[in-house]
Amino acid sequence: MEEGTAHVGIEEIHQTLAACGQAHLLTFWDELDAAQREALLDDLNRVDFEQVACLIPTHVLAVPEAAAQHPIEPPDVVRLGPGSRERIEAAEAGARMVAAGQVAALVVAGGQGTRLGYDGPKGMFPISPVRNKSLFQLFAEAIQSAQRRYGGTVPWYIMTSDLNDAPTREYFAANNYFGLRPENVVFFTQGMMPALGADGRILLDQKHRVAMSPDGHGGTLRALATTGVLHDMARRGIEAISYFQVDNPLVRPVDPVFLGLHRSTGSQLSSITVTKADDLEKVGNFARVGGRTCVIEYSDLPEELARARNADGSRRLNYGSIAIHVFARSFVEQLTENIHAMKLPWHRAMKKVPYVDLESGERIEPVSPNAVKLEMFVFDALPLADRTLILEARRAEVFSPVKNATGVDSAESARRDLTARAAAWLESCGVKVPLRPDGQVDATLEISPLFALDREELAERLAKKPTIRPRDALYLE
Ligand code: UD2
Repeated sequence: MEEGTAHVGIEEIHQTLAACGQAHLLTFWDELDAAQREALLDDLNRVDFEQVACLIPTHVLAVPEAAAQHPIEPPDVVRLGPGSRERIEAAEAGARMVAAGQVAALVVAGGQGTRLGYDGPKGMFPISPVRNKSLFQLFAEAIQSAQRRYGGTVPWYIMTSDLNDAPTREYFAANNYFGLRPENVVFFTQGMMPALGADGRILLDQKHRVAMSPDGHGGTLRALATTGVLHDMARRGIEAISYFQVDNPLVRPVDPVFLGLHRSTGSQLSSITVTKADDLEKVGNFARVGGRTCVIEYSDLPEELARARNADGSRRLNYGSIAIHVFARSFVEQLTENIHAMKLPWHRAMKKVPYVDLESGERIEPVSPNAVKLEMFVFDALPLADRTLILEARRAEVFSPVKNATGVDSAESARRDLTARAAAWLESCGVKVPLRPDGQVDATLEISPLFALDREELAERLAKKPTIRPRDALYLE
């Protein structure tokens, strides 16, 4: 969806820049050709200089103060036992929501994916263990499969950024939207924020380009409103938005239990949690602060709190945020009603950002962090909700992110976890799975989302039990 932006000309921009101490951005104007001037004007038109000016004293020249000092308490978490009446009822309620066309899926895929070192939109990264399907294909198939299983249409909203919008759209078009109807796959682009030097001056990436990066996944909320996606959702009768990140191949994009419980508890913003793998795991921490639910990012949690124990020795803050949420559409509307008054805080990070030296005109590749990047986080909407829900899930069923090239949270660990989950589902159907002496599955297993979305569906569909020999590759579709 496209935003209608009015283009402001050079004279007006010049005045704005001068008024907010950013006139250096036009240092090279006289050297630029027509196309370059156009590109620079385009960049400048995207920057909300008023907002940036407000943030410089608090977030660039200073480090923002920690919020009001309330004690950090463990959150309330709901668990639904396997086969429990509550779980069955929630699943039925969620299935009815999908059948009634009230559910949309939303993936945030605007990030840079620098750690993975993959040159392209992260969603195109090949991940499934046997067929090498991409992250996007796995999500598309899961959505198609949910539509088939529950009835109803689940429109899929894909948030990109200027960094990857065009290749993402081309990829879907070239692959026939992986079987989804093109009108139900809706791309929208998040906002960008300029990078600032430590002195509060916005950096030039080239003489005719401003150094910009996406405004964080918190930008989703703003983009939903400004690009018209929220209207599109309302027009389609969507009530619940199932939100997930592009890097998690185990996610269930349409989870009826989670959706049903969100509905039946009247929650405005619901979250899935898994217990933390270790004290310092790189996930957000669910907590209650001042009577509100919130997520404290791992990098913001003091180490002594991350390591704190209860009297029985268990971890005090044990609930990790894996970035799976359901938003009530009405809540997003409420948050974004007055977009300038939206209360999500900005987070600052020092990063290495290449820039053009204003004296010499040379482009410098810094060796150490030289710039402040500002981002919003979507989970900061939690304390703004009056009614929240945190539902516990089993890590092995729902979470194995692809963040790094190797090691922890890598493609290798995600493929291993996809195989392990398939093995657990097959074993629950009475299939014998070969194991290595260290307990790892000694085969490569892939269950297409088009074949089964969970172990119950697998049990229904598996007419004949497959025989799996050591080191076999098995694909079920
Ligand atoms: C995120 C969460 C962390 C935990 C973890 C689970 C934050 C700050 N931390 O860590 O608490 O839940 O994920 O895997 O979110 N994205 C955009 N636009 C942006 C920035 C990011 O779409 O401007 C998307 C990105 O494409 C990806 C997701 O957000 O799908 C996560 O971004 P990340 O890799 O920066 O987050 P990470 O790994 O620090």
